Amino acid sequence: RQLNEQSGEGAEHAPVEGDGQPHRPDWTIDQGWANYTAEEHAVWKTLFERQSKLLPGRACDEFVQGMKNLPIGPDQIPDFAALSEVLMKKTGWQVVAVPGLVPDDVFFDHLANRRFPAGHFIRKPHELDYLEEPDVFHDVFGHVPMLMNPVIADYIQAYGHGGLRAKELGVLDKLARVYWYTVEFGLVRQPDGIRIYGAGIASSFTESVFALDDPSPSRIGFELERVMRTHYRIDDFQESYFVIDDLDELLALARIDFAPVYERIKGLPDYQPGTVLPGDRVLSRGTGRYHQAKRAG
Ligand code: HBI
Ligand code: FE
Repeated sequence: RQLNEQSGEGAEHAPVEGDGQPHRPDWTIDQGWANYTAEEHAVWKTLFERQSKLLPGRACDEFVQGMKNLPIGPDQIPDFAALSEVLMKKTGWQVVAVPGLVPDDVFFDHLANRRFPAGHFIRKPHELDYLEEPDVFHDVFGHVPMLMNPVIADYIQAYGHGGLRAKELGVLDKLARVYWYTVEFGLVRQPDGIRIYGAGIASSFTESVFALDDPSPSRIGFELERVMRTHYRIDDFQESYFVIDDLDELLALARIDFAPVYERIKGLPDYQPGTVLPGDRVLSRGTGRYHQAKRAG
């Protein structure tokens, strides 16, 4: 199955929001920590241990630092209340439990108020490497360490405000691409090389190697309008990763009024995920082999 977000959006196979579970009007639920089974904690442990071995030298320093200062360890699925206590002191964020995907406006409203909605469930042992909905491993292991960083903390809150605004303006697809290529699949330059800060990469065993080491994808300097016009893949590794020079670049991004940018790119064509443009600042040009091989079946 080869999809980009255009064909994926509203597709028949899109996961049902919230899985039909009862929830509060803001879609939150109790985490129900005491209800996790030994098997569920064991899945967490498997994921935690293999990812912890992989990330030193791959995840950016801020990720490693955030992880170190949080009550996140191998032996059990973290307790959101304990995470929130530490986060709240550091950057004013909280982690709230949700049944799964929540509607866009609900998601943005939580972010705008510094509440990070985290899936309370964990993937099954047979889906360690692929699942459609954000579970507790992706949300907590991938996102929460970065929320300990003041720049990311402000940036994600700004995305919540920006999301509500973009929805009104009918340009949510454009903003979602910025989120995708930064918060989820972003890379950052450090003095010792390119590192991961995106949660979708940091929480993925296979993509944390592919994104940095594989010759197939392109790694391109982040440029706002370029990214807004670029489709992304929801069901496979990215064909292009966008690289920021410093996390502070996101701070500037959080302050930009996107409305004039939406105006400038209105009516301009979109780019396919693997396209490299003449104006791109290419850090490494991908061979495209991984996705070519898949397309050839
Ligand atoms: N809900 N729980 C959850 N997590 C997400 O990352 C999420 C969501 N709902 C909507 C959504 N993301 C995206 O479609 C927006 O970022 C555009
Ligand atoms: Fe995510």
